[in-house]
Amino acid sequence: MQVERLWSNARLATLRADLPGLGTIEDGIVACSGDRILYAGSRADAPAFDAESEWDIEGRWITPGLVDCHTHLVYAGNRAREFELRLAGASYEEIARAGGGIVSTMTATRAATRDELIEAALPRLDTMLGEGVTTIEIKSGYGLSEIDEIKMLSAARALPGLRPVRVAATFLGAHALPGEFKDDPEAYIDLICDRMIPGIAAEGLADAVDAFCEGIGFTPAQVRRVFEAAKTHGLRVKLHAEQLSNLHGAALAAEYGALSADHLEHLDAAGVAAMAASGTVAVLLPGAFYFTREELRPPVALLRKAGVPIAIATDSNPGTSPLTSPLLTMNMAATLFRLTVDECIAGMTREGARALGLLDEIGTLEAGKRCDLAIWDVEEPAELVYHMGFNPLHARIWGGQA
Ligand code: DI6
Ligand code: FE
Repeated sequence: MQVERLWSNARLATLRADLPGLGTIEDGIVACSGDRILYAGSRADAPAFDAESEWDIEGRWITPGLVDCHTHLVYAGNRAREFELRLAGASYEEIARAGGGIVSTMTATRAATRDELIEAALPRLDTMLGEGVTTIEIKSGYGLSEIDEIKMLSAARALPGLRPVRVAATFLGAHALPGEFKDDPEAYIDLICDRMIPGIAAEGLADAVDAFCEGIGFTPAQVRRVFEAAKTHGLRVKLHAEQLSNLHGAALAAEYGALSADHLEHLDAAGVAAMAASGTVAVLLPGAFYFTREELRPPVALLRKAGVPIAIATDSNPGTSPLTSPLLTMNMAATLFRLTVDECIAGMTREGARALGLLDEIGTLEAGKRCDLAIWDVEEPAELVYHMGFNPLHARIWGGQA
């Protein structure tokens, strides 16, 4: 059988759902043509391949390319000064009153051009790619006006033209209430539903719609309006839910068949059951938990028991998770949330793909899927989760290309 490229002498963590654990295959090969996997499995079972190029990878491990399914990677400025103030004892509220918080990132993001946003995002993106990320979700939500939200989304959409990466873009207009609407939040929701979502959907600028359901964000009733508009315009939904309190956002998201509900530290049993019934993925974000020194852990045991799929992601953002390392995120998910090694690796590959509605295309090593691979210089997969600040990536393959 004629193939373009073949990786041999590999150990595969296929993440195939029909195999136990990581779907491990010792003495494996991966064959690809064009950007597709033709075969990923054991050498013994493989057909005879005639490959244009063959790479002996000397017993290294291959996983699917990493999928970071929740980031706010595009923004201007940073909040290091705010971090210092917090270290000195200032509360979020004091910082917000002094012009800090999401509003300070909004001000910087509004002042930046689309090109400046791209330039600011690229070093962060490059760090992620250097750790084997091949698909990343990026949210808007720091523009908070029609023109600035569109500017953020088009910056996110431009990144795959500059780097070998797939970007899933998410419209998060309902992230925070911009000052001009402080006396009339419903008017801001009107703007989101009546102008922003229709325009963004028509231009194909977003793949999904997200919102921040929280006391300092938007109420469930407001989120429902946003979800209705998304549904009308054919966009899938997801939700920042139960991060700081329990407003039953996860159940609301599940009611709308959400791809995911994210954060979930305050999730209760009813929310878990609703997510299980709708197949909504739980996206856990240990970076935000760590950086904000949150104490309540998401109900991992309940999620497991109910069979809710669990993904993990960086939540890379300037305020609560200035984190650009998917590997460290896996370590944090294990140490802080007590996820197993297998759950961490699945959470950053197969389950991340599921949370983006892309599981047919990426997230496992299987014939027919895109050939997005991460090749690791490790003796065993646990090393991907165990190290802190060490990067064992040997090579990253994007659509069959090194
Ligand atoms: N939850 C978060 O942790 C971030 N957004 C959200 O909805 C915070 C974003 C920021 O502080 O800039
Ligand atoms: Fe977030």
